[in-house]
Amino acid sequence: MEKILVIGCAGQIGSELTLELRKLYGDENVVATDIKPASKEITEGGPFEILDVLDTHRLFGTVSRNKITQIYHLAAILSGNAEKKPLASWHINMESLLNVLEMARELNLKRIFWPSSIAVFGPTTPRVDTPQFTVMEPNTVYGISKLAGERWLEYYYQRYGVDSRSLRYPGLISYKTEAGGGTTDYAVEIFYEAVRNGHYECFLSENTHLPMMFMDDAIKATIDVMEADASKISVRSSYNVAGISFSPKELAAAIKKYIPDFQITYNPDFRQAIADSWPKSIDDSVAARDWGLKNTFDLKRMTEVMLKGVKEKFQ
Ligand code: NAD
Ligand code: AKB
Repeated sequence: MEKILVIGCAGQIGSELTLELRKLYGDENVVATDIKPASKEITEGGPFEILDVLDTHRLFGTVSRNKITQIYHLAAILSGNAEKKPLASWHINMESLLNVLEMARELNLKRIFWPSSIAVFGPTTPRVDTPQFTVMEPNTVYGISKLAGERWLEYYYQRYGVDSRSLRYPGLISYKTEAGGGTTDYAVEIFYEAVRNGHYECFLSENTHLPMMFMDDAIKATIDVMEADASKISVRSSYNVAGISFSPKELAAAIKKYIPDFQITYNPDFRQAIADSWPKSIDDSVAARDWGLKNTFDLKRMTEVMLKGVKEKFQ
């Protein structure tokens, strides 16, 4: 019987992944935690605790009291917010991962999931169809913390046998919970503003292509990599996952097909430099070969589902 701990359950990914894990493993077997309150669906649908992942003592207590076998560690400070507080963000992103890895080693946990990001790549990385193994010289504090995190995952696997699984998520698109302070957030905000105001001022320039993925595909990939037989996992740092690549201009054109009066203007801010240092598209053939990664949402389908979901929220 698996007992799962989700850290960061109130965030963009956690708010959906927790519910999916509860469907799979049973409500009582998925303990949801965050430093802040979560949605009613999560707090009333199964066990929920307020937990600061940096509090090693309480984390240890929660893991042992609940006889946890797997951890999904989602707490982090994302790229845009991290640039505002570099040292504090480094501390949260790194200490939290080391706490979880130590817990997994000491308590002999079966498996942990920790997401990396396309932010591990930098301006010297080939930007089109970025390969799984390539130059990695990130120049954001978030990217540096994700690259260091990947190295720690591999180290704990090789040195102590800790079985961790990881995906380099691209920008994730969803309507259930707001995005958490990243550079790709424009691709979520644009749908809210299109539905509410018919206008969006984008903080990236019109031709900035970035890799993105719809949340349903990201959650499926997350569960699939966690459930894959260990013999299929050849990458012990983190797997490239691609999704779809588009620019703000292309996304605006896709939205205009459903909201013809929608207008977009551009006012790039500090996040433009971050976006310019990241890949435009990703080669995820290693994940496809190893454990069958598949993307099912294209731009059209994603736009339809996002507009429907956002409209329903405002009804
Ligand atoms: P988010 O900011 O929406 O959620 C993070 C959650 O962690 C929040 O609910 C926050 O309250 C919680 N948290 C922060 N500090 C904490 C602490 N000390 N203790 C406990 N909880 C704490 O982020 P997200 O978009 O859901 O991302 C989750 C993970 O996925 C992060 O590691 C992020 O880097 C990674 N990721 C996300 C994306 C994306 O587009 N959303 C892309 C690549 C990687
Ligand atoms: C961000 O923009 O910071 C995240 C990410 C790609 O890691 N969405």
